[in-house]
Amino acid sequence: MTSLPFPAGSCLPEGIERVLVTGGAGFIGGAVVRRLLRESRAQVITLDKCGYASDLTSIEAVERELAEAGGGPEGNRHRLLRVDLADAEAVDAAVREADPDLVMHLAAESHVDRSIEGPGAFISSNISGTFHLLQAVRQHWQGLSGARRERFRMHHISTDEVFGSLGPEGRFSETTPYDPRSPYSASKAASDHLVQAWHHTYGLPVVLTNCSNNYGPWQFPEKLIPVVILKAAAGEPIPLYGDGANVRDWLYVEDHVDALLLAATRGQLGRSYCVGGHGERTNRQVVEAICAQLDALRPAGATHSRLITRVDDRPGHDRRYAIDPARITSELGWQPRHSFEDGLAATVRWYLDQLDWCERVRQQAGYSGERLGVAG
Ligand code: NAD
Ligand code: TDX
Repeated sequence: MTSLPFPAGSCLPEGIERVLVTGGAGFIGGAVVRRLLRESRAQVITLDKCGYASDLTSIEAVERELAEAGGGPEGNRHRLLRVDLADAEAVDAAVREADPDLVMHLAAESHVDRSIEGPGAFISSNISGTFHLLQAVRQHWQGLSGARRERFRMHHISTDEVFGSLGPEGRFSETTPYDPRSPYSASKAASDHLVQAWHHTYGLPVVLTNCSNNYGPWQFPEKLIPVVILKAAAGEPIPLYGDGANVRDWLYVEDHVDALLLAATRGQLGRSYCVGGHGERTNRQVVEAICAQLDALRPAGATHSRLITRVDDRPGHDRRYAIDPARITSELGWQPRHSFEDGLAATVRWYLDQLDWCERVRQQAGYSGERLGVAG
């Protein structure tokens, strides 16, 4: 696929006409689907169980935008297959129906705090689900012939959390040994190993990426950045776990999508790529930056940082994540386009404009912003 030409303005090379995106109703998968609809001519098929963190508002808006621009409703290139990866038969049928040239596998239970409260869903979706998908995709790939078989590939999207926790120095790279420490990261590590095993054993053409913390519009409001924006905007206590000195390496979601499309279409088979934004910040720095934004956008008489409240630490809380993205930069030419300051400012403005959406998705999910992940 690396040598296939890219038509002008397209994020996909020639011949990639059908893309199956698992987890396309989620935060990062939704950004991938929107990009594929806007910047390619491919049919895009989302496979998603449509769980608590799913929402199709952003994709439907792009569908309308494209229809108004001349495609018409019949020109809609997006389809949703509502399927749970835990159901092997349904997954097999969905992959046959999608008949993909490229699979981008993002579906997963993704919130560390929920994995502490209920690890079973993480084993089922992230480990068994990936196994079911690999089996179905292998069968599909083996049934292809000629150029379609040559260019087919599956891209597995994973996390830097599989590498464990760093001390004050050093960064994760593709050669860092796996050392997952939460039920979430352990389930993602297992899925990475399964994907590599299907490559080495069956020759399945795969590429993997391991990315750091994403933030941006349309993220379900249970993760740090949207939680803090919503709590601060509502004048409620902002929960900071432990001493607030844990470090994460933040990446704007659209920069992650750039990296994913490069890796999916030009990455070397069997290879993994670490993706990170040179955006290391302590949690306290992130929370204070959000409070400063709110002070400017919604002055409340007193600084929003007065709301910051230390709460019990997350059990097994990883201290520091940081990524060395040298491989994806040198091999594929990837660079983040957004600084943390610019990405965060855009994200804060977006959430303040979308308080109704936040309220709706939280209600649908039966979640009202309460603390998650305190082990019983
Ligand atoms: P998300 O929780 O917003 O979305 C995940 C989507 O997967 C949801 O729509 C959910 O319904 C779907 N899903 C979960 N289990 C499923 C199942 N059994 N069958 C079908 N669909 C299922 O997550 P996200 O933040 O968009 O993360 C997407 C992927 O990227 C995940 O694999 C995650 O591990 C990885 N990742 C996330 C981050 C981050 O900071 N958010 C960073 C690195 C990697
Ligand atoms: O209310 C909070 N207060 C707080 O201090 C929340 C929700 C989090 N935190 C801390 C915990 C972490 O140190 O902030 C940091 C970030 O927490 P999350 O947003 O839950 O992200 P994290 O646990 O780092 O995992 C994220 O990045 C890697 C994603 O959820 C994963 O899907 C991804 O793989």
